[in-house]
Amino acid sequence: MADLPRFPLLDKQRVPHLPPAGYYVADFITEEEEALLLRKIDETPQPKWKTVGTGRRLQYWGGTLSKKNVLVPEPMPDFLTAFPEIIQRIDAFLDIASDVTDKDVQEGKHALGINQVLVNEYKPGQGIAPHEDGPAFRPLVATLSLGSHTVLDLHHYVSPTTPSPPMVATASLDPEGEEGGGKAIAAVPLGHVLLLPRSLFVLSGNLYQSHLHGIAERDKDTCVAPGVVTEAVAGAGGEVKAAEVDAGAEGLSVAEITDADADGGGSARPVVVANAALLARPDIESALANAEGWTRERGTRASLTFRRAERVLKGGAFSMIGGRMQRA
Ligand SMILES: O=C(O)CCC(=O)C(=O)O
Repeated sequence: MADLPRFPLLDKQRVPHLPPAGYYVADFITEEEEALLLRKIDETPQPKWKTVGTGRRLQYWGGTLSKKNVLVPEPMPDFLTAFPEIIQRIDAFLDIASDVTDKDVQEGKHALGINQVLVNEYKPGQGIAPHEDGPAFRPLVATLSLGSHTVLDLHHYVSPTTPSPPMVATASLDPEGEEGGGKAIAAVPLGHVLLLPRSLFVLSGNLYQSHLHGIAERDKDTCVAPGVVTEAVAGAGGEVKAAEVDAGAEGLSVAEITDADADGGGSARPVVVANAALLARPDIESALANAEGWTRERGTRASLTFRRAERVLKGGAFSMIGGRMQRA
């Protein structure tokens, strides 16, 4: 499939105020499925875990990339393929929502075609540095959130010679989000997405290829909807006019759609969450519409990131059939 799929059936889930395209799907799984996945992740034997950064733990399923960015495949565990059959469900969901043809799907050409799943576990106060997942993967990833909310920050690159950008930081280009890649990024994120438990966030196209994503190391978040002016936002970032914020992504400047919180850390200064209208939680949506916003301590959160490595090592003990690992 040369072109990236589009998702006409997900138009209503497309997150506004962001470059194309992020999609937020509330309640993708049930509470029972969430509990089961969390238990299985927790029960995973110690050797499968890797600890990075400030103690964040992660697991790779489906294999890891070689130095040449080729996936060295390994079997997926039952809890991702059988009960719940979450990999098949996400692939089928993206196939149905996209413009890939039935013929493509019958030939095993899925919109995504998941062959790797990355599990991240964040304790309160832990995050992941801004990073790109990189060109080894199809520029379409889906992340399922479990256990707690978090706020995903989207960042953009700036030229180091840009006159007085808000601040610059070093981008990470490493999939584990820990090693510096040396490119300058704007320290104030381009936008934020509130990820509630059981939601699926799909990151695609330009938002995947030309931007970075990360999670600030906070133990508490305060969020407001676009257009809500709070003292903290207006005070530190300058006057934010609701009418301008509501104008839509393309017409907005960075200062207009983001928070004033360039310092990260444990503060709970409000961030403007671009997906405020997509949460399917009237209680949270109404709190977001107030100047005080919606404040929540972070709990332990696990995320499952489903992606497709484009190049897979062939001819090993296992072969890829229909995007899934099966014994050869
Ligand atoms: O936990 C998340 O939502 C993001 C994970 C992530 O960025 C990654 O694994 O590359």
